[in-house]
Amino acid sequence: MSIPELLADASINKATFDKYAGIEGDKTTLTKKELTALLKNEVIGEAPCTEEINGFMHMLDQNGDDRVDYREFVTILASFRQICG
Ligand SMILES: [Ca+2]
Repeated sequence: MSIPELLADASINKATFDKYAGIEGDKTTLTKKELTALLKNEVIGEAPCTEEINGFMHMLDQNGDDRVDYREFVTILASFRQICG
């Protein structure tokens, strides 16, 4: 399954988002490193490859600041559920 399909199935809530967003720096946004950890532990079960992460980060990061805030995250999650669900 692709990351969008896996994410559409995964139950990622605000608490999960916050847990990973708090690993480093700003506690309200995910960096690429935090996003990698979230995907690895909660979604895929193994480390995603750099290409996957870069592509996924690009999808999520709507305002191009290299961080993913919760609003961006849920927006994408909702669209995955529409596409894959
Ligand atoms: Ca952003």
